[in-house]
Amino acid sequence: MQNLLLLGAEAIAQGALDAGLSGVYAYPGTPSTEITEYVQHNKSAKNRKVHSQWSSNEKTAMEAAIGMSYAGKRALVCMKHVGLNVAADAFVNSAITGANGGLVVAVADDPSMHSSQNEQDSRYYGKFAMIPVLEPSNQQEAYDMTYYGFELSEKFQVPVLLRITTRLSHSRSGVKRATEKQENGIKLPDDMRQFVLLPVIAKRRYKGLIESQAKFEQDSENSTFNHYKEGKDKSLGIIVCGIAYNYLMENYVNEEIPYPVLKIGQYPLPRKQVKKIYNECDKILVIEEGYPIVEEMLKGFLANDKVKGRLDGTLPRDGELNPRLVGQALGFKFDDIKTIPDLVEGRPPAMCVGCGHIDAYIALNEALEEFGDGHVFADIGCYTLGALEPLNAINSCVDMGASITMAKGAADAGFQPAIAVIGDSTFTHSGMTGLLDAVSEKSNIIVLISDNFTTGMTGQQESQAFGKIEDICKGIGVDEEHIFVLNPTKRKKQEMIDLIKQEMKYEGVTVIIPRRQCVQTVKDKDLGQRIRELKLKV
Ligand SMILES: Cc1ncc(C[n+]2csc(CCOP(=O)(O)OP(=O)(O)O)c2C)c(N)n1
Ligand code: SF4
Repeated sequence: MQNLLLLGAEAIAQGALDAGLSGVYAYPGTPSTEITEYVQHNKSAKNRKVHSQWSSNEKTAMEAAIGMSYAGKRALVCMKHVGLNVAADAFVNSAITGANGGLVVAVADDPSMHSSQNEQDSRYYGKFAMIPVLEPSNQQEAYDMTYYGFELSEKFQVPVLLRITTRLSHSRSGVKRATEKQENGIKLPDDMRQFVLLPVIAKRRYKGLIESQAKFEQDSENSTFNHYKEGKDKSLGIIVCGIAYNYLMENYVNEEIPYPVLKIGQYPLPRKQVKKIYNECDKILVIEEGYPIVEEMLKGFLANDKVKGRLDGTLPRDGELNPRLVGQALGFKFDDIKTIPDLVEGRPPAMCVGCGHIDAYIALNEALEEFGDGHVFADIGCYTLGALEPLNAINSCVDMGASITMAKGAADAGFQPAIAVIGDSTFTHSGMTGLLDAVSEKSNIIVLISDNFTTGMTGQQESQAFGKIEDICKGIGVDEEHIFVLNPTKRKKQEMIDLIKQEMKYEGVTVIIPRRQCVQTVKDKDLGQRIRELKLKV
């Protein structure tokens, strides 16, 4: 069998391709982006015409994948953890419709928030939707679990959640491939009402899902991804989940772990094995990346001093784990901690020199000077860095799309001027519906859609907004006379200031599109050609 050196994210993609994948559906987001990019660049996937184009957002991705599963084929959905909030309606309901062709939802969590707004733990979503969850401890398991996830999904006719975290997604290791499977043919569900979630059907399907829980648990009990390893010293038992297993093993490189260890890679938890370790050992240490979900289940509502972990401070309550933190929880002493030399300067993230967002902010700041601080509701993208010195240009960043709706809410409160700043990709992800609300109520806001023809922050993926922004705004109902496009250069600064000031006097929705290509894409000849072909007003 072929061995490959793969990132965790790539191992998932390769596992899915080898399992007979017909389509990946995704919206970019660190640390999940590389899964889809691997499929996009994979020769065999191209030959097989495996679907791999980006979706507008995580919800549309999830729904398209449910559609592919409905048609009997195997589909993979990928997103970062906060993307699952966007896809949640479709995701939770997909547990009720069930799957036809295998449906695996790969979600990459970002504990320590390396590039995210929060560090939510997607395993809760799996538990909430009551579906099986797989959590690999290394790249090989990321491959194997994805490969197996499709089988599991088809065996029980439910979607399966595959949860990884940043460190696993972005580190490389050798991966052994399994036999390549053929793609499924088109085959409609046996129960043609399965996907019709009318209450009468949904009730029946939900009862079925509840009844399936015992089967899911039995599968976990027999799973090769969950295993119990005996240990002589029963003063402590260790329950360790996903990548935390690696951190545990790094503390025992040349010696046997003296304690019994229950490694968890598949949920629901294998109750019999958990009971066994709990009854056999004096204390239990739960080591898990993310929220203390397993620890909480074990502790229950009442205090339980036997179970140690993130809740009682044995491990830190938040942030990523690492071998040292795990070692400290096991009583190891580390006295070789090196401090960072003064020579090393902290380097906060910054926008690239020559980025169009910077010039747009400089003009915006000057236009707002007479009104004081607090008027700019921004969004998520490279332009969020406008919050930092020296620009200090924005006052909010909550979730994808919230700029327009927050500006609307502030305008509803009578706060003026109320300005929204959003990028092109974020606009089509979830800004458009907010703009429709604003148009419907003739809200007094100015929306800056900073268009750089790409999804800059996540590595220059195709933006669904490409060449369509003015038409979308017109279609939504923004008055054509209040849609403006300009190139945010130093030379045009005064023009932009005058325009913003002029539109502050208009009582309704104004859209201003500062448009300049992201400097990181200027070497992309194909993109340059496509921009020229648009013959857009700039
Ligand atoms: C729900 C959700 N999905 C994905 C992301 C990851 N993400 C952060 S910003 C961004 C898009 C940025 O593109 P754009 O709005 O065009 O701005 P640019 O970075 O190009 O300036 C993405 C996909 C996220 N933070 N939240
Ligand atoms: S990657 Fe592009 S959009 Fe992001 S800061 Fe750099 S130039 Fe600006």
